[in-house]
Amino acid sequence: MSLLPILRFPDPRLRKVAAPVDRIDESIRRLVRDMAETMYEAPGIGLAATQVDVHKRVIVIDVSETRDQLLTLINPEIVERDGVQVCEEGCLSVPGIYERVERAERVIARYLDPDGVQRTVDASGLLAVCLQHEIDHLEGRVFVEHLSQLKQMRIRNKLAKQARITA
Ligand code: GNR
Ligand code: NI
Repeated sequence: MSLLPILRFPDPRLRKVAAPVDRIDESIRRLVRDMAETMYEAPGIGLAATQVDVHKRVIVIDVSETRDQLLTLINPEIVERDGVQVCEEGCLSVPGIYERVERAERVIARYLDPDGVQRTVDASGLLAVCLQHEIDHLEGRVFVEHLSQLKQMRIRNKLAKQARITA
């Protein structure tokens, strides 16, 4: 297993649209294992392949307190959405920034599990937020793009300043 480097906003590679997985082979299974290890180590509650510069439709999620409920979703698609919720979101690609984002309260998603079995998940609350956040990444969208232009500019400035301090 290996830890994968995570792209940082505003890296233009975060804007790429991920391609569907056509065959779940050993390379996809290795990607899933490495993404899970990277998510748990970060630590985060989700990770999209886009964030590790692999532009395929693969996400891992674990919103459990116990960190032992890994969900792997390949080619996920939201087929139903309902209601509205606002959650304070963060992102491993936008470190140190937390902002309130409006999302659907409940979503039903269809996906393939790592064995290629078609499944559905009926999610609300944090899991629904996380699913929408991760599927956004696969579409090349980062959560800050849901915010006002002014907030986006402030976030860019703050991250640029942080990068200068770290460099
Ligand atoms: O770890 C994460 N926490 C989080 C909190 C609120 C809403 C969404 C998230 S996802 C984020 C990990 C991440 O960046 N996934 O893409
Ligand atoms: Ni994210």
